Amino acid sequence: MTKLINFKIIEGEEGSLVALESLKNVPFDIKRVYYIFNNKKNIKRGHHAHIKLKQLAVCVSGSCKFLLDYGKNKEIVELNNPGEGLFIDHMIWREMFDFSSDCVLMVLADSFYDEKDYIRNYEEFLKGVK
Ligand code: T46
Repeated sequence: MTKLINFKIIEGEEGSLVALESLKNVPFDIKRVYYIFNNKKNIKRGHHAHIKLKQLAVCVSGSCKFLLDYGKNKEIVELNNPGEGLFIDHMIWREMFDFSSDCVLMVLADSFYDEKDYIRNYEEFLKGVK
């Protein structure tokens, strides 16, 4: 399951601010934050699913697209707004592409980095999702 979450944007005279808080507007306890930027032209990233990990992706600058593959069906979601986040549950194959040159994709995760949680083989993902 994936879900787009709209955040409250606090608009001030100086500019705008969004606050992300565990178990409030982020639907899990945040254990890790990483961000992806400086992507080369026309590259694709991702190509994996997670066994347990839940994440929330926010494009804090620029834009990019996610291909989300649920095993039976797929969809493409564009992120281009720092006021919204894409929640991605476990066992969803994802590919990220069409990064704008100014794209900074921030991801919040409910666990520390663990390569053993990755499924990087698509056939294995399809077996696991059934
Ligand atoms: C995901 C999508 C949205 C670390 O050392 N620590 C970390 O926390 C992460 C996320 C990665 N790494 C290392 C592992 C690789 O050697 O950084 C390198 C690049 O990682 P990866 O190829 O997995 O990056 P993406 O962009 O394909 O995927 C990342 C996340 O790994 C993944 O969980 O859902 O962003």
